[in-house]
Amino acid sequence: MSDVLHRLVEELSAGTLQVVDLTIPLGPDTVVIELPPMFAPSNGVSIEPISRYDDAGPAWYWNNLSFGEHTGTHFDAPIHWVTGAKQPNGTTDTIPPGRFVGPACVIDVEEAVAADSDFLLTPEGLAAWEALHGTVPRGAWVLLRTGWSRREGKEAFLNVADDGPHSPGFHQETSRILAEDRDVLGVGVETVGTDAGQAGAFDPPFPNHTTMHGAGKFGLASLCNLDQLPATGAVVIAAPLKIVDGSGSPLRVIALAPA
Ligand code: 23J
Ligand code: MN
Repeated sequence: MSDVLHRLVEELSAGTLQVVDLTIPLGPDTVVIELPPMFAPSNGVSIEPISRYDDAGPAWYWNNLSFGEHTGTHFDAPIHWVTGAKQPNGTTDTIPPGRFVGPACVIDVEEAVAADSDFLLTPEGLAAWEALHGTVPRGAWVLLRTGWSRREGKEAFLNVADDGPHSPGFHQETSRILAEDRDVLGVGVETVGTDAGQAGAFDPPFPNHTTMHGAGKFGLASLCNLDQLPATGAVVIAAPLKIVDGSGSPLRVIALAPA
């Protein structure tokens, strides 16, 4: 057995490493993104019992599920965005599985977001993090810790005003640096999508989706428990369902982290 896997098993068993669940529950109450009414909406979650130890199946319980690909804690594949439509291996069933695992860089902007729901991580903000924690390595998952997952209920989570939703995200140049210069796997956020709430009105619209997926990178949305991770030193595993030609999928995102 490889020494590193041997130690991984030992440290998980000893409790010096822990598995942190970065996933919110997937059920009828899961909050789904709401787009302007001219665009088609994504369905919420429905869970229909097939049988539950009853006449329909006396010894077994199981459900039929229905939901959009971009529901709850979910993965954005490159093909999700028009800029990524021609990326090789850009669908959930063709991404090489080695690209689901990477070191986590957790950027804590909770204080700034508490003061400004429209906070965007700028290149200067990224540089300040890198001055403290080192350059974001190639193949990293960059996770934006905003505290947003502590908002309970649809109203607080989507935070919609007369001029649309207000939630934090990335400045387009920050997305470009991460995708092109740092060559990350992708970014992860606590909000309903990887773009800021107001990003539909940015130029270009939804610049993080545009930039990340155009470069073949991924997104993770509706993460939680990022406050249980160190700034560096955790490993994130985010493997979407192998949906044929899929643009994304709900998934269980876990991190291996020092306890
Ligand atoms: C479709 C259109 C705009 C956005 C999104 C989906 C998402 O956030 C998503 O789940 O990928 S912003
Ligand atoms: Mn998505």
